[in-house]
Amino acid sequence: MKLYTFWRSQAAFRVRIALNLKALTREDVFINLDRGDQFKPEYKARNPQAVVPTLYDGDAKLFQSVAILEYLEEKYPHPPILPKDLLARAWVRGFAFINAADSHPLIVPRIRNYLATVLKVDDAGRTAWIQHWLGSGLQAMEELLAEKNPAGKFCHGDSPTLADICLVTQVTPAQLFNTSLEPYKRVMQIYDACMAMPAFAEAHPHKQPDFEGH
Ligand SMILES: N[C@@H](CCC(=O)N[C@@H](CS)C(=O)NCC(=O)O)C(=O)O
Repeated sequence: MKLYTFWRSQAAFRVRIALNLKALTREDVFINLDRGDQFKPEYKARNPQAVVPTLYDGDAKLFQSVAILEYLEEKYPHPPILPKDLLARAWVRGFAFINAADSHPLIVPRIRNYLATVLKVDDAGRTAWIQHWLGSGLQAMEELLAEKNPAGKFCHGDSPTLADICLVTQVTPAQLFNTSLEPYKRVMQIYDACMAMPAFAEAHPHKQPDFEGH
């Protein structure tokens, strides 16, 4: 497989974790979002949205991280990242979308750039925006875990699912943008359990060959 990726991308991080969990090997192609590689014609021809990740499984092109994870789950079902039980599957997907569909889309570079260049929001305003949306997603995750699973190792069951993958990609941008994680004790317990697993740890942004510091 070939993954078009960037070290800091939370969406690419989700895909790296899932590939690692399923022991699928990949070749990385680095698209530097800070230098605008996503807008180069050769990449836009692959991904008209000009975003990472894009994954190739042989000649088949896949895009949108959650769609990629669902594809991997269907094609490579072991180990599973979705529960068997119908209601549990809906809960796991709902939990994951707090990150992938609600918080994360509000803080991606093109939104931050629009805030800065079109709406003229200054650095402090942009940081407040990011911290607000990450914090409200973390708060919802914390409350859902308190209600459904106050003590388990992972969000659901004994092994990581899509929910844990998206919990992790809610926490890492919060760390990057200095959002306090103190109020989210249950979220952080699960984050630490995930990060103790090589599949998560090796996928972390700081472990990527294109990591440049921040
Ligand atoms: N919903 C998409 C989001 C993809 C996305 O926005 N990726 C970001 C990095 S995490 C990106 O490439 N942004 C480029 C930009 O905003 O210019 C997914 O989950 O794959």
